[in-house]
Amino acid sequence: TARMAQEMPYNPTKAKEHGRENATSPLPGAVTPSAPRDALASTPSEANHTAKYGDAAESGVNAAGGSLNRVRADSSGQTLTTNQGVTVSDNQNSLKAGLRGPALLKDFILREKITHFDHERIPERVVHARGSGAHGYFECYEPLTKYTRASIFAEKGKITPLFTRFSTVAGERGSKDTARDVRGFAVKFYTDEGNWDLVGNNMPVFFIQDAMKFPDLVHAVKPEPHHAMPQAASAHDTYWDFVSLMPESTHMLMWQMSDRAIPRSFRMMQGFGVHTFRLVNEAGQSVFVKFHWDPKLGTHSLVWDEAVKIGGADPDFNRRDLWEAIDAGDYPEWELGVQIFTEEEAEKYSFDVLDATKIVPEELVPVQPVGRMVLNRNPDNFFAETEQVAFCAAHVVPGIDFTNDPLLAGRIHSYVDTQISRLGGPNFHELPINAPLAPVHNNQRDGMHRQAIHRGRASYEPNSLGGGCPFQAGTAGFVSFPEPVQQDEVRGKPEKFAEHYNQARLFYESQAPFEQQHIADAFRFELSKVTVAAVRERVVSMLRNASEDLASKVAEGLGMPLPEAMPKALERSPEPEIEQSPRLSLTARPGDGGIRTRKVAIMIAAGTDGASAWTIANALQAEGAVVRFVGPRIGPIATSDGDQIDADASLENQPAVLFDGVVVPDGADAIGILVADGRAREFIQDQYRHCKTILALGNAATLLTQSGIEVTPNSQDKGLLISAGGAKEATQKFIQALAKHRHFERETLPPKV
Ligand code: HDD
Repeated sequence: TARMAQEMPYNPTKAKEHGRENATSPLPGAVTPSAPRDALASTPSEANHTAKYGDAAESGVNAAGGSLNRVRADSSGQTLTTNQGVTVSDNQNSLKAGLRGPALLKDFILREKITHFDHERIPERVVHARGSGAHGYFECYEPLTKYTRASIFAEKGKITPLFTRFSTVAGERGSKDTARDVRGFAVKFYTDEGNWDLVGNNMPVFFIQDAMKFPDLVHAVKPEPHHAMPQAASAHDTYWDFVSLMPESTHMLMWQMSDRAIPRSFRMMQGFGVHTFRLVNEAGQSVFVKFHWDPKLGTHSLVWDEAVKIGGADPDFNRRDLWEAIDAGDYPEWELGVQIFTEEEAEKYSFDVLDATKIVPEELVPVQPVGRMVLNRNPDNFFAETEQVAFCAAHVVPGIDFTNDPLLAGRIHSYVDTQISRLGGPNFHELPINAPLAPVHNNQRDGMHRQAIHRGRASYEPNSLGGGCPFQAGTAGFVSFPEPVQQDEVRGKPEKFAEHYNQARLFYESQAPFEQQHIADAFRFELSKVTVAAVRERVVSMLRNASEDLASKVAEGLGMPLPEAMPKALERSPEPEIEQSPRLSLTARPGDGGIRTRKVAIMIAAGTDGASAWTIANALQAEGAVVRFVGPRIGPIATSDGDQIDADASLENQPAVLFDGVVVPDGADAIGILVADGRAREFIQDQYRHCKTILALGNAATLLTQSGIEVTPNSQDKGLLISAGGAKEATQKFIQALAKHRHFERETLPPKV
């Protein structure tokens, strides 16, 4: 009988995470006619423990707390009903006068069904519309009480539940995952002192310095308003027009044109809080802080040609990757690091720490790890959780505070404001995914979609009729850091904000040669899509201020002469502290050296040597890789030893770009079939071109040569493995090479195959 490679490690603790380890359907507390009435009595966020009013509501009924059962609905074994709980006898036919007669207006069942459907969509996020989320937890390594009173950092081993959403920025909700774009990295910590949202990106700087420019930036990058093109792409005129007139964007453009804009996986990218924030301790003392997320799997990216092809082959590429890894129990993990520095230290830097287009290089202030985030549960329902989650840069907790970064100031306003229209009113904080674990008590009342049923007469303060409750917490509550301010009201910028190129240069100079090449290639690609020559010129003239090398590569790639450098705002730039920061290269974080969750294709056809195919498949799966047998079609494929292998993917439905590596086992007949199949050759060519690990056993070397790949015995290419010998020894080499992710030493411009 055919065997399948699909024995993916199933997450054994999954049922427990869903509170279902001993469950008989339906879930306890499910909103069904059989659910006990008191399971419905609590409210999502509000608690009222006063003896006066009795035990009305349980506090902290929240996604993260594991007590979502109140709102979880499970229809297994249940009868179909209307929204009013009336059972429905026929869900196929509308009510008509006679079998061929007109439909009747009184068919409330049809009308309710259609009306609800008509309103199923809500507005998408104005930016970051496309995203994917997961639940998890944060674990504190050591108390950080010296610097902050934030309870999340109070004790070693303290666990705080959280929900994280990753996103692209420019594309619409249904756009592809692999656009060249910044990735959002937003974390909602349900701390015991209220929600803290760290709403960051996978790049530590931003395009603009002042929130005043945010709508302009977004209008420029979104599809052009007259014809609504291009979707999820910055490679068009309005974007480059805008950024080339905003030289402060130069540093961010380096990051955006780097491979960081096309991550291999959300699990393999860093995250950053971007702004300088404040930590405040119990004594009210404050330090500045920058937040960093470092992925355990290291930082790895796609290559552009691959990203473009994945856009067609699997637009959900990053979403699927995150979902499958968590589903399989391979929980992604990041370390949270902080850069802590004082206001006095910051004064001395050549850049302003309130300027979001600047980093604080790790050479100046090292990143200290303070805890880790583990994402260990996929949402039950994409809409209820990932779509309705509402992050907000203004959500801080005691011990964490803002600085005067003018970009942050605009964000403190923007998020709640946008969510009022996106989520239909001011009560979205009561949605289960948004509700804090900490109890909520205040005098806010009413509004669209109110969930809480407030008891009592007093909804004002001061009051005596409600016993003065809820009362102020005093210094135990959130106290804003009392930063002294005495200034004139002005519209303007401090002097250091006018220096735009030092850190752009630092970033470029800190990249590995292949990364520098990719940056030049990305600028070339994007600008080649710009139709107005003056815009292309202005970008290159701006780049000259950051790197002559880069500017000339881009100019050459566009077939244009090198323009004059753009005039600088500052005659004399402040001297940068450093010229190189190796930590800025993706190569600085290779990961754990393993191959867990990496996808490998074993290419088979009728006559494949089944024994070596299985030897390799088993060895790879033992190391945690995800193996697929890819054949000319899916279904059973006869092997040379008279057995069968069930191909679970085909050259058509899972092309090369969806795999991190490929193995072609021996088998004369099979290789003959594959050589004659253009899709097999294209598969091998793409794997080669995208610098992935390729193993050819025995005869399979012919498939490589027939695909135009030179197979030289003593090649420097560590990712091109040709083996005449047994599968066993070759597999070990393959695993080592696969762990390196890519073999950029192979890369040429233009590509050889
Ligand atoms: Fe923003 C969404 C990150 C600047 C206004 N932003 C949004 C999301 C992320 C970021 C990750 C998606 C959250 C989610 O998954 O739901 N934004 C950033 C970062 C910025 C930044 C790291 C710069 C440091 N943003 C920024 C500015 C403004 C906004 C300057 C406005 C003045 N951002 C928004 C928004 C969004 C948003 C319009 C759209 C949907 C939403 O908030 O919920 O309010």
